[in-house]
Amino acid sequence: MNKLFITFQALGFLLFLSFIHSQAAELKYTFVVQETNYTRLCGTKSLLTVNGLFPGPTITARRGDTVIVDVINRGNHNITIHWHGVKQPRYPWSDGPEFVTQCPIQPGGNFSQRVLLSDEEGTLWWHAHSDWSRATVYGLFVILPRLGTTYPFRQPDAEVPVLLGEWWRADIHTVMEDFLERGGDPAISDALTINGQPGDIYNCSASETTKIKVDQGKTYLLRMVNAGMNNLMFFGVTNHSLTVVGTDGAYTKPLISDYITIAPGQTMDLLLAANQPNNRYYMAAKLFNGQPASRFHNGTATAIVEYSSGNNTTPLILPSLPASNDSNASFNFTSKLRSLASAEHPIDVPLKIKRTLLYTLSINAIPCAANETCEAIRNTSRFAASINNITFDMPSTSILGAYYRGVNRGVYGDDFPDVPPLKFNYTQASGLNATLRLPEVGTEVTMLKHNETVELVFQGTNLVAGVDHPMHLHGHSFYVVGSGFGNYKRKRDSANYNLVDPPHMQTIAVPQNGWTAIRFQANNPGVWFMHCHFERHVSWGMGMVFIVRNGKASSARVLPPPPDMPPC
Ligand SMILES: *[C@@H]1O[C@H](CO)[C@@H](O)[C@H](O)[C@H]1NC(C)=O
Ligand SMILES: *[C@@H]1O[C@H](CO)[C@@H](O)[C@H](O)[C@H]1NC(C)=O
Ligand SMILES: *[C@@H]1O[C@H](CO)[C@@H](O)[C@H](O)[C@H]1NC(C)=O
Ligand SMILES: *[C@@H]1O[C@H](CO)[C@@H](O)[C@H](O)[C@H]1NC(C)=O
Ligand SMILES: *[C@@H]1O[C@H](CO)[C@@H](O)[C@H](O)[C@H]1NC(C)=O
Ligand SMILES: *[C@@H]1O[C@H](CO)[C@@H](O)[C@H](O)[C@H]1NC(C)=O
Ligand SMILES: *[C@@H]1O[C@H](CO)[C@@H](O)[C@H](O)[C@H]1NC(C)=O
Ligand SMILES: *[C@@H]1O[C@H](CO)[C@@H](O)[C@H](O)[C@H]1NC(C)=O
Ligand SMILES: *[C@@H]1O[C@H](CO)[C@@H](O)[C@H](O)[C@H]1NC(C)=O
Ligand SMILES: *[C@@H]1O[C@H](CO)[C@@H](O)[C@H](O)[C@H]1NC(C)=O
Ligand SMILES: *[C@@H]1O[C@H](CO)[C@@H](O)[C@H](O)[C@H]1NC(C)=O
Ligand SMILES: *[C@@H]1O[C@H](CO)[C@@H](O)[C@H](O)[C@H]1NC(C)=O
Ligand SMILES: [Cu+2]
Repeated sequence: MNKLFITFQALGFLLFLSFIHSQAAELKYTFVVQETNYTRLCGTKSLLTVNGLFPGPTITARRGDTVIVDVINRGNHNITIHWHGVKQPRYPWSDGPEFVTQCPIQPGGNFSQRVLLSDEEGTLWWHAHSDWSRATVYGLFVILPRLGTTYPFRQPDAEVPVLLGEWWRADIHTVMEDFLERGGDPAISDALTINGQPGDIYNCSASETTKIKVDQGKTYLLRMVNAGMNNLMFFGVTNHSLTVVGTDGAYTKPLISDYITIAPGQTMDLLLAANQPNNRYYMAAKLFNGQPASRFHNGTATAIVEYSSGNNTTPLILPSLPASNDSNASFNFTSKLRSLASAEHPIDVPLKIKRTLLYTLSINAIPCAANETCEAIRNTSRFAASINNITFDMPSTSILGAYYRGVNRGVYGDDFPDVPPLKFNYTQASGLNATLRLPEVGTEVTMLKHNETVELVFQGTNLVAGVDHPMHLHGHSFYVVGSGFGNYKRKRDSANYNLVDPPHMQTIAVPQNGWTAIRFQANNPGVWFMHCHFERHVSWGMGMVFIVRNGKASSARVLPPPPDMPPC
């Protein structure tokens, strides 16, 4: 009976696939995760890569395609791969976050992942979603318009990947383990990178600096990702302005700016018009962080835009970017993003909200045991982080697997609170009672009904320290309807929401000591991680899980798992 049922579901799955993909292609990629000899990055000797490439291979598909990626782990670490921004309708099995939707692929193992595209169009990316491996295991995921359709802007003359990253000379697993053991901040990274290279301001890689050749009069589509680990970045090109036309796999109204702010996890489609005198110009990325720059890597990664007939004699000068701690500049840029919201690319902002959530985002401190030494708060504590005062305790088996089999006991609870357990002046500048800093530790999920409309307000707090939090939701895009500094006040702030053309995103930086309101429809049944995209914060526990229940119709239920789910 059970077997028959599964076969029936599998048949449904095949019919479903052939239906939605009658117009679409099925593409195949093989990803071999391996330790690679790599000498092109400041003398680095070994890097964990996919197919020996750094950054990893680009996936190119069209809207609505299915991409099958055979992931083979020939490295020495557990690995999972996440397709960042791909919604995976009804199919969380391939989503990738370790111990949320799968157990990791162990060394020697493999997993064939079905990546189901639906309404995504533009630039996304893929990356490791286990420990800190994503420092080097990441690449671009390009989603072209369907055959017979075009971009909602003039066809660019060429497309250029621009992947921003952050690199440590030491082995990244050692960096992570050392960070977890000390309980303080992670070691400061040694460089920021553009397409895997720090650029010529860092002496060690001057000759490998990324060069981008352009012809005067042409227009280039930069497909940009912030793959950095722990910081937002400012980015610009000397003497050139940039036109934002998309973010997170959705089109935006054209936004012209001299600089952009991009959060880790976020992607951006940018038009660069080569309209300056024939010469060469820096493109540059540096961190944005409202906290003191001495705590983070404060160098500048560069690449060189070279005009084809330039004489290239003039000295390169850096673009003028906002100061590294300029929160207003970051907020100002981000709050100007607008959905395209055209007839061809309509939007669908939930107007009637069924479920209203308020989640605080806090840095916490847990007092040190007598027999350990830890670095946080004058060597008294270990840092932690929480959402609604719960520090996410990663289980040692897949939450999705436990949910699907109906055996959640001992794996997770469903008591994640809809509102903060304690009301206080979240963004008070100083003098917050230190007893508030202690979080609870648990593995709690929020259950959402199928198709429920959700408004979620993220409220940053100033516990321990206020900082931006780039929040990322799996399985859904959301509309960013409002944002501001200070404490959210529903009456005052909901009146100013943009419900007309808010940007459709999957990662949004909640401003330091501020708030961001998002709306989405929980139309994708499954188990979906939501977390801060700073590695140090997610390691400290700034994550939680939404479980979107099945709908009644068979077409509104989670599809069955593939036969090769990695075992625990
Ligand atoms: C890397 O290079 C070293 C020395 O050249 C060699 O011994 C080693 O086998 C190489 N490793 C891989 C994974 O190719
Ligand atoms: C993938 O794993 C299966 C099961 O362990 C094994 O039979 C198969 O040979 C592996 N394939 C590759 C390409 O490593
Ligand atoms: C690069 O080398 C030059 C000359 O050797 C030196 O003056 C400069 O400080 C170095 N820059 C960095 C970032 O190490
Ligand atoms: C930049 O970082 C270096 C090394 O971490 C630090 O010594 C320096 O003070 C920082 N610069 C600023 C402006 O904070
Ligand atoms: C190269 O460019 C510089 C600055 O634009 C200009 O002064 C110089 O004459 C140019 N040289 C040649 C050979 O075109
Ligand atoms: C924000 O942008 C506007 C232009 O759109 C500008 O006039 C204003 O000065 C900017 N504010 C800050 C704080 O950067
Ligand atoms: C500290 O003591 C606790 C028991 O009080 C023990 O479980 C733990 O392993 C000890 N940690 C270290 C680092 O010795
Ligand atoms: C909350 O803290 C902010 C920042 O310190 C302060 O300006 C505000 O007056 C406080 N609000 C209340 C109600 O105490
Ligand atoms: C901090 O909170 C604790 C527990 O609620 C309370 O006992 C203590 O008096 C408070 N301290 C201050 C300075 O308000
Ligand atoms: C979080 O929970 C802990 C343990 O119950 C409590 O001591 C602390 O005050 C709470 N903090 C906040 C901000 O809710
Ligand atoms: C979910 O809502 C959408 C409209 O937002 C509707 O088209 C769809 O039929 C609903 N699905 C179910 C299963 O109710
Ligand atoms: C690797 O994955 C296995 C299976 O889930 C798990 O038991 C093991 O603890 C993991 N190893 C590490 C270092 O996380
Ligand atoms: Cu964070």
